[in-house]
Amino acid sequence: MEHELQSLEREARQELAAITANSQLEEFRIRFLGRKGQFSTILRKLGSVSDEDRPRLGQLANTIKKEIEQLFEHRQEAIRQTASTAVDTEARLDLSLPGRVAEIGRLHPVTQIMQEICTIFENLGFSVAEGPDVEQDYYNFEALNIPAHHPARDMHDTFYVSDSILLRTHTSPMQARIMETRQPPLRVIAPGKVYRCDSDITHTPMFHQVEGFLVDKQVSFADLKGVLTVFTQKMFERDLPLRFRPSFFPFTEPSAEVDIACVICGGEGCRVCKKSGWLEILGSGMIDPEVFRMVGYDPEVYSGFAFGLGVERIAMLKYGIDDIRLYYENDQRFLSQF
Ligand code: 2U9
Repeated sequence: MEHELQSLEREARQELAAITANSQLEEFRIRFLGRKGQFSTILRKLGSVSDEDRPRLGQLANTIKKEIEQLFEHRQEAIRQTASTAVDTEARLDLSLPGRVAEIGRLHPVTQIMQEICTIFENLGFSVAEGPDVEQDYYNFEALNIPAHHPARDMHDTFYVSDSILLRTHTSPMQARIMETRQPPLRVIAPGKVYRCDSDITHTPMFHQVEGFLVDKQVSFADLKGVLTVFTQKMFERDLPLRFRPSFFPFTEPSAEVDIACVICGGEGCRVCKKSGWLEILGSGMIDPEVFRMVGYDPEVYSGFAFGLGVERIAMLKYGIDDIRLYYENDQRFLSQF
């Protein structure tokens, strides 16, 4: 009888644990705890056991029955609570409310402008080349006519990884790599991330550049002006006057910074153009013969032009943004406008 009681207890516990609905609970109660249930049947058999065993077995049967009754009550309460939560939720659910619209993802404004810039140059016959962000000092500086200790290195605020490895400060190293392995005629742009140890409202330590070059026989400054004029017209969707200001870059000679008439005031003078009427948008020039020598081209045979622009800056001018850091704060209110 002791065995019978123990196996009945095991069975009852297992069944209770699997119960999830009130109907199952009631069925359990009748089958195990009811007047004609299995516990009562066993208790009735107590009359036929020896006087010696009866008190012990009687006590065991009562203890097991109480335990199962308690477990039954707990299960009953748990099922009642689950049901009332479901009813509550149903009562609070207003099916007439408008649904939540899932936000559609979009490209970051800098990526959008980068793609626009690349498309304009691709339509002008340029191909696109991408290279490593972690670069050799040689390609970032030496091959571009910026030897060790050249003062131009100071302007680049370089992040060095080791003496000879750095985070590229411009995308021009890619172009040096291309010139080293391919022969003119060439028309290539290099878009990508660049890194400089600098941070304020117009500088972030990482920003995006597109630099480009064209090399062939008899390329002149007029070709450079033509390509950049088409680029600015397409980029700003109007025929803006351009201004070429003499400048200096170690890799181009002569060099020029290019301004467009202020997109805000049209050249009248305003806060954005600091009353000058002009906005600087890119740097450019004719590739220095020294760069040609470094990559093995004959500067007597080939000439070419190059240019470089900051993508964040172009986007700031196009959209009238005055703080570059907004691009990288991940504020949805800002990003969702583009
Ligand atoms: C090779 C030779 C020459 C790329 C050039 C610039 C002028 C330039 C800056 C503008 C703003 C970068 O984002 S910025 O700081 N760039 O002014 N870049 S010419 O000249 C090259 C490139 C490759 C082989």
